[in-house]
Amino acid sequence: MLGAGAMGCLFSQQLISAGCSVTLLLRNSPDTAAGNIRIDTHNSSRQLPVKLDAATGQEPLDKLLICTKAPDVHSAMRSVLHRITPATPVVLAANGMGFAQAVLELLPSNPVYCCTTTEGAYRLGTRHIRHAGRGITRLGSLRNEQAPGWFADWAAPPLSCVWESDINAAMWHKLAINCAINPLTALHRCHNGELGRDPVLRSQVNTLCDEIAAVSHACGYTETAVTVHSAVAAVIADTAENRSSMLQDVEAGRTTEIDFITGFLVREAERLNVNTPANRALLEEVTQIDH
Ligand code: KPL
Repeated sequence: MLGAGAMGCLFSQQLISAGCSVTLLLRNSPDTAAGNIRIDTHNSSRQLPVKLDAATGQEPLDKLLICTKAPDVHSAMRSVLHRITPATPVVLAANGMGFAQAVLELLPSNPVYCCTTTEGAYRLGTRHIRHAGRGITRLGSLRNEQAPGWFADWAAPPLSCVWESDINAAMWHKLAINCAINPLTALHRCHNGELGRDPVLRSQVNTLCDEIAAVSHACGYTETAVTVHSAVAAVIADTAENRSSMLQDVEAGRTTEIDFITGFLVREAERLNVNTPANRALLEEVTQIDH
């Protein structure tokens, strides 16, 4: 597992609880071979031991799960390239779209998968996270393969992951929701719920959704085109107290995922001659405050 952020720690804990052997690969050499992952929920706190190894280590990897931010996927992949064979399965679990192509080119014959999740988790410290809300994780092949044998570990509790035959459509649906919520919350430094309460922001969300629906339709993602307005309203209501991942990145001075969220949507729109002025304006504004 590469990436010990909120999702990396959550997936590690869930896989370990399902009986899998997990090693966290650290890009700064670890000084010990083991550590703990601490997971807090609203009423509990749990520590689980986890194996640690330097990404630069030599032992071949059985499988690789990359849970970094989208801008870091490519460099993360390159950092462990020497440890994988042409048959090693690789799972990419970043937000947004547009990061997988470079990995597919680097690994022309490996089984490569993407996963998208609505689990809510945020980082409290080094390998210490808060699991704020249960969600659904969907996993599917980028090379049109069937579910592999090891997927049984992912489908079992506590992960309860669902196999997705069209993972691009599932990722696009999540991207559509992120396009409508994340940039506005990052710019206005507000909780997700504010987008439903403030009339000006609510109308901006509606305009963004109109454009997202048009691009979804042009891309052939008809279900997202039809449901994006109601899906976004439901996520805003369900996650009203959340600070979006993009707002957290801005506040922490990290590079945001804007280029892999709104940037990807706007590039698809350009390719298909769909106008997206509201999304384009947000892309420019967030890019200006990005690090
Ligand atoms: O995925 C999210 C994010 O913050 O990245 C949402 C769904 C907007 C929840 O905060």
